[in-house]
Amino acid sequence: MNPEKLKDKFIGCMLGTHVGDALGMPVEGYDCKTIEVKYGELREMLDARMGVGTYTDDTEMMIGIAESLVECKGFNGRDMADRFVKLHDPERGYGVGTVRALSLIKEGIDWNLAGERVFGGGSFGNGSSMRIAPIGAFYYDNPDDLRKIACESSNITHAHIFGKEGAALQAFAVAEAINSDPSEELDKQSFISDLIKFVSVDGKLYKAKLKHIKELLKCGPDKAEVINRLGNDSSAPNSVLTAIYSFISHIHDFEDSVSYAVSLGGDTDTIGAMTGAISGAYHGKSGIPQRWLDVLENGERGRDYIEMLADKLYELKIN
Ligand code: R7I
Ligand code: MG
Ligand code: MG
Repeated sequence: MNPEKLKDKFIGCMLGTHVGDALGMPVEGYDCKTIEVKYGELREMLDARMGVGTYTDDTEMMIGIAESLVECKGFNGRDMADRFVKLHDPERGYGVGTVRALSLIKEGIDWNLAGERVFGGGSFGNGSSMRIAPIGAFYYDNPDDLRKIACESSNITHAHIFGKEGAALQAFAVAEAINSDPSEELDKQSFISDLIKFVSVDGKLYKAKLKHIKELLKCGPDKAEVINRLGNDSSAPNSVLTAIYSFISHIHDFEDSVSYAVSLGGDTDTIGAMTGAISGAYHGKSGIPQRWLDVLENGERGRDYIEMLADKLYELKIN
């Protein structure tokens, strides 16, 4: 692939996470109908919580992953866990299971044992999937390493098999989007078939829902049916597939895919962030609307910092 294109895709999946997170944040927890009645199609960033264009835990943890990969020149669980703890800003709105895992790590529990103590055997929340874009990018050309590292990174906070499988699948969707050329017509059915093949034997639920996506793509369903079949809550099995569907059903336009993801309601910042990661990996930064990029928070660890991290990750990858 053309190096400039590949770099644009690395940046796109990480800024795409920030954009989807920031667009969905103000309506997190609203249902689909309420969003439609209040805002129609949500295509502009609203002011809420920490301000217009600000990110939540989804992007903050993604930054932790990217920093760690860059600094350690690859995966280092101890370092990644410590960065999650250091970056954790409670105002960004973390899930209860993740807060618990991070406090155990802070107390000195080994980084790869804390996750199992959450919810008695590990969380299957979407917290380890929402942050995974840098791993999808860094291992975009090696599915075996991608699976292994996605699962190990998940284990820090989400040790449940569904948590790990969701993170691996989301990372693989990012990787496959990087590997696809947006100037050519994508075969949607075979894109989903490749994801089905990637899912492990433990991920039957994911395989079944990917098959639902294949059916949904044929019939162009209404939003209620998509929510009913794929879910829109903060568990990984009820949100990762929803993001994959939002991307693939609106493949031609980054804005349409992310706006659609958020319009489904429920865990909007996270489904928006995961859709933004895949769609950004496909179209690159150049496919993200400038007016959205312009309003992203840009302080110490904001938009420019995220782009710089993506750039460093790309340089590490190609050198
Ligand atoms: O996964 P996690 O970090 O949450 C991420 C969500 C995103 O929407 C963010 O934007 C932020 O708002 O939080 O946090 P967890 O608490 O580990 O998982 C999320 C939710 O999944 C939990 O609150 C539970 O409702 C559910 N869940 C479980 N419920 C029962 N038993 C996850 N694992 C379990 C479980 O084992
Ligand atoms: Mg969030
Ligand atoms: Mg969320």
